[in-house]
Amino acid sequence: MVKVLTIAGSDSSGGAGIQADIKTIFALKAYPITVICALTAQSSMGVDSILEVPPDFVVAQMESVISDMSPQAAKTGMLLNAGVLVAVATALGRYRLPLLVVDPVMLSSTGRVLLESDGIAVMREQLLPLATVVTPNLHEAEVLSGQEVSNVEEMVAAARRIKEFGPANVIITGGHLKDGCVDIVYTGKEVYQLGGPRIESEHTHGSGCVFSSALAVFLAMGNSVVKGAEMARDFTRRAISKGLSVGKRPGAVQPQI
Ligand code: PXL
Repeated sequence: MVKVLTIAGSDSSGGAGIQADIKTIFALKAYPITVICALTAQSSMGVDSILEVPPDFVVAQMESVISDMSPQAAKTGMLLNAGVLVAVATALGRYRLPLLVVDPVMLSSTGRVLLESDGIAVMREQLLPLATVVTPNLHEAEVLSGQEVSNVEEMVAAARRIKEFGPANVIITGGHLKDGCVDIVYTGKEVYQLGGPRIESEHTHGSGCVFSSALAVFLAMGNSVVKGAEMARDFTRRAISKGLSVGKRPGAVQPQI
């Protein structure tokens, strides 16, 4: 069975973070392994508070599972700050898993900071060089590239800039574009555009987490980055179309086949 490690934060509301990753990996018939880097106390109303897991204990979790279980792929999500990020990047550099998807989570859907500003440079310099794929959304692509990213042309330019930090591939997800929703896949040689009509739903909490963990599964199952991106995109679109309200404010995507 394909085993996929998620290194991310817990979302107590169950819609994003580690919980979204577990549901996605399980729905795709792979085995989820989890390393928790931070806890959030949150609901559909927003993030109330955040607790850091001490970096040494993040590494302890990684050491426990990686050498014993040998996951074929890993993904990273919410890493909170430079201390956790350095610890995760150093351990990943030591273990060198075959496939690594970096979802450079920076903000919650309600705008709460999930990666403190001291983490951005470490993300660029220590984690991106290890990535098979990095999957920023428009805002994360702006922060990583230092350029404005609000249309497809600017997405392509930002993908080329982000590639210079060392990831093998860059996928910029365009769910927040004003017209349509185009994802850009840049392999270092070719640029692919995956387009399609927007799915009208307000229940989109967790969509980035679902996309990056589905991509990790599809890569671990032997698909190319472009094919894996298409499959993860289809899976995420289905999860958005099945999204539902689970609290007082807009709800979460439902990862399922
Ligand atoms: O969707 C990004 C995200 C990732 N990880 C955790 C989150 C969120 C958004 O709220 O809470 C733990």
